[in-house]
Amino acid sequence: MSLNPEMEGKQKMRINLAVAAAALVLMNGEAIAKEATANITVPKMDCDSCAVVIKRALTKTAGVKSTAIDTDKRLVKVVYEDSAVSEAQLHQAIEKTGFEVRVPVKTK
Ligand SMILES: [Cu+2]
Repeated sequence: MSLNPEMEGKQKMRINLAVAAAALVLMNGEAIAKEATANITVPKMDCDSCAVVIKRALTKTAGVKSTAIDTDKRLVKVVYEDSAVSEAQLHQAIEKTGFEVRVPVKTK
């Protein structure tokens, strides 16, 4: 069985188009890398020195863009790159400093 050269050419072109489309999707994914915000409650974070320790740990974590801490509300607000780090990893980074994280119960 021999392939019709014209058919073969068309097939190659179709494959090239598919590759180009896939590359475009990848590039788009890069361009719209999502930024997410996590509001993490740290019940025992009660003063500025606690806040400093936690902020430092988060700042060192890859994918974290910024952190804002409210010690009165025991709340850590983290803006992070969705594709680089997960919220669970942010919790882990905080817990490594010795502070427990209260995971919010998801409500419908
Ligand atoms: Cu403290």
